[in-house]
Amino acid sequence: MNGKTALLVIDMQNDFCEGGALAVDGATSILSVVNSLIAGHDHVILTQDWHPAGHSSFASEHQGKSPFETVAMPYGEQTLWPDHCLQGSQGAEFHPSLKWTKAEMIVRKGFRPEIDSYSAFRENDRQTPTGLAGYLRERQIANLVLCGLAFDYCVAWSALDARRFGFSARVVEQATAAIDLDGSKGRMRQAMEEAGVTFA
Ligand code: VGL
Ligand code: ZN
Repeated sequence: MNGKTALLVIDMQNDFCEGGALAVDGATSILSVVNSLIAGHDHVILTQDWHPAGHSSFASEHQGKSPFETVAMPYGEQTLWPDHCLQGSQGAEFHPSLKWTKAEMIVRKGFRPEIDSYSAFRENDRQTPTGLAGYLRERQIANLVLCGLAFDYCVAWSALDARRFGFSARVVEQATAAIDLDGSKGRMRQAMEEAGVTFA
């Protein structure tokens, strides 16, 4: 393979783990395999979901709406979530068992009040870049291995965008856990396969 390889660890934060505001089933149980992946990679990049209070993806901001319902945003349909990963909160911190200290880069996303951001590359309007693509290219990193949370949201959107921006992408499925809303797990797995994402 041409270029270097980096591990992209998506959103291993307290709010997505058991007991958190948007807990994903099985999240805590992937920590040991995520930590092994971190130990085994020369380059590690983390993402951190990082919302201001009153973020537009929070159901609490939309009268009459509950978490996991959808709403029409100017950029398209958006799923609504419980308030989670508030900037500076304990819920937004990396899980205490995550061995994250060797990470070379932390990409924060979801900080614009009016746009949600699942992908590590682009916000949900599919236009606003996070800067990650340029960072990877400048560092001659061409290959990504992905793990973390959630398989069918931030991991999948990041892997799809990785392909779109010309990077190879491999998702280590046993180092992920899914929200699985209305079949999103199967749907996103198929979309990733069709986009040339590989699985291990
Ligand atoms: C995520 C929903 C809302 C994720 C982040 O990390 O998959 N999902 N914010
Ligand atoms: Zn979020």
